[in-house]
Amino acid sequence: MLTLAVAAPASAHSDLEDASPGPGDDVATGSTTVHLLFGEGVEDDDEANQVTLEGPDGDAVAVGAVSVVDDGMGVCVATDALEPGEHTLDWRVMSVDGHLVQSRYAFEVSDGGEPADGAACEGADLAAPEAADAGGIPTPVLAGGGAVLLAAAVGAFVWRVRSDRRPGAGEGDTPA
Ligand SMILES: [Cu+2]
Repeated sequence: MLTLAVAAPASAHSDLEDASPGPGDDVATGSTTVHLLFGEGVEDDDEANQVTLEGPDGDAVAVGAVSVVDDGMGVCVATDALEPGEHTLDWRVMSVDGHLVQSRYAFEVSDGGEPADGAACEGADLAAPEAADAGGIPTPVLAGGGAVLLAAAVGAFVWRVRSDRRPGAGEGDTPA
């Protein structure tokens, strides 16, 4: 949950505004695209932008690489034809403000479900679905998160040096 902690301080990054299939939706068996629309722009970052999908048996559903659409406000991925049952979708994108944002949601697939709205993805040249391991998106080891961790480590080091140099600095003087 490190990513969520890093992303939490700012509220302007790319929250999910709309999706198809969206949270709680019931979409038709055989759907093959996922479209996510965000409230802020998304960087075209192949490393950061990831979508994974878990099917009703807990197995990973094959998903293609993420394509940025909607003039940078949305993403599309191609999936294997969806089978009936509960699905869990994990998404992660790099906001234009430099924050990595991620979340997950569930939706249903059934023979009586509504066709997924793939209109926003029709013009996109989507990468073919690739088999993946189940278990969602792993904790990222990315330049952004690494930089934050490095800054924290440097900050702690500088603070320690300063407090060492300060003559007569006692425990009560140190900042919390
Ligand atoms: Cu942000």
